[in-house]
Order: sequence, then structure tokens, then C-alpha cells
Amino acid sequence: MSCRILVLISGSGTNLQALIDSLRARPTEGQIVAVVCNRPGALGIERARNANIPAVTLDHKDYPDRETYDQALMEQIDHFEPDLILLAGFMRILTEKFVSHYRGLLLNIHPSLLPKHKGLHTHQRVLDAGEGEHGSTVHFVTLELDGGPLIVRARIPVLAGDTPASLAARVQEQEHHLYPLAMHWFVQGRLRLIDDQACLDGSVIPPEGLKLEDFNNDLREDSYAS
Ligand code: NHR
Ligand code: GAR
Repeated sequence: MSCRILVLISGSGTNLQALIDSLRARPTEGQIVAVVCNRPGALGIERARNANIPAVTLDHKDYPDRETYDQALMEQIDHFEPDLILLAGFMRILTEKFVSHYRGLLLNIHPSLLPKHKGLHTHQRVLDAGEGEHGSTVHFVTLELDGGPLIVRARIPVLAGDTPASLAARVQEQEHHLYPLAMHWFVQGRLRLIDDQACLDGSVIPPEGLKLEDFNNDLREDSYAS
């Protein structure tokens, strides 16, 4: 059964592009049925259109509060009947009602080695803390911001002379492998949220998440098979 995927974005959509490209190799497994964006004019909208994916802009500034915005967002999303919702650089915190409505179907990619550096400005905070490594994490979204069960992480070293921009660029390069991998696991029915725990192939994923480097063989475009 082909998985109906919906992607939420706010910005440039390079992660969206990586997801689109990785699905090209296996179109029968899943398809991105829509992209929803909260920022008018975001580059990611153009990426969706170029791939013939319907793109909807729902500007949060047109709504009086978070509850009303999320209500409208849910109505848009439900119209597309998705089986999986991916936050890919989506910059709005979601309400309890939204998160519980899509429980188990919502993944996020966060630019840090969670549980370190939840929230925003992660690249600057890694530099300020003088840390030697950084990275990105895919996790199930729950009510606790960036606190849901971890699925898989990618690491990069912090190098002398790194800036927030140089770190962001190297983190994103990893993300473009990391997010497609997690998406394919979900689409193939291998990744599930069971009793608040992330499970891959029926085994509970350890709290610190899996390591991208352990799945290098799964990363070739033709080899997402189980
Ligand atoms: N919602 C819930 N309930 N739980 C999570 O884990 C979520 C979420 C919504 C988004 C992504 C997250 C990230 O990966 C995410 C995870 C935005 C903010 C934020 O403070 C924080 C974390 C994340 C996304 N947003 C501001 C707000 O007031 C707006 C900032 C802006 O527009 O630039 O919503 O980092
Ligand atoms: C990604 O690095 C993602 O991890 C991060 O924003 C970037 C989006 O890039 N997400 C957040 O900071 C969420 N608050 P993209 O639009 O090019 O995919």
C-alpha cells in the first residue's frame, strides 16, 4: 500500500527536496501528496510545484491565536488524508490538540544531537558551549517540544573556525541522508510509535536513538529495501 506523505515547511525546503528525490527511486512505496507552508513566498513552495506536488500556504499571521491556526492547519491536512506527516524546517510550535490528533504519524528533524539543544538557534548554542560535536536528530513529535522519542541521529565534528552558517551547512548535508532514511522506514511499516516508544522492526529504539553511520548500506537510492 502506497503511503500518503504530507510535508510541513517554513523555509528553503532543502530537506523537502531530499525527500522528493529519494522517493523518485521508489514511487510505488509512497508519495508526497501535499506540502503545507506557513510562510508566504518560501522557496520550498517552488520546490513542491516543480515536482508537481500541491502546495498550500497557510500564513499563521492571518489567525488570531495558535488554536485557531492549528484548527485550520488540521482541516487542510485532513483533506489530503495523510498516513505520515513530516516537519521539515517547520518553525511553528504545534498545540496539544494538533499533536494528539496525529499521534504516531508526526516526525520532526531537529538540528542538534537531542536531547541537547532543544528549541531554536542550535548552531550558535553549540559554538557558545564549546562543544566538539554537533548534528541532527529525527524524532517522533509529542507534546514536549523536541522531546519526543528519538529515532536516528547524524553527527558532525565542530571544526576550528566554524560559524553558525558553516555548521548549518554541514548539518544539512547529513540531514539530507538522515530524513529520507527515517521516512523510508516509516513508509515500509518498519518504524512505529508503540506505547510512547519508537520501534524499528519490532524492537524498541534506545533512548539516544540509532546512529546514521550504522545504516550506510541502507542509504544508496536503490537500497531502501528491508
Ligand atoms: N510542536 C510540538 N508540539 N512538539 C514538537 O516537538 C515540535 C513542535 C513544532 C515544531 C520543530 C522544532 C525544531 O525542530 C517542532 C517541534 C519551532 C520552535 C519555535 O520556538 C521551536 C522548535 C521547533 C520549531 N517557534 C516559534 C513559535 O513561537 C516561532 C519561531 C519563528 O517563527 O521563527 O512557534 O526546532
Ligand atoms: C533544517 O536544518 C532543520 O533541521 C531546521 O531547519 C532547517 C530547515 O532547512 N529545523 C529547525 O530549525 C526547526 N525549528 P530546509 O528548509 O532547507 O529543509
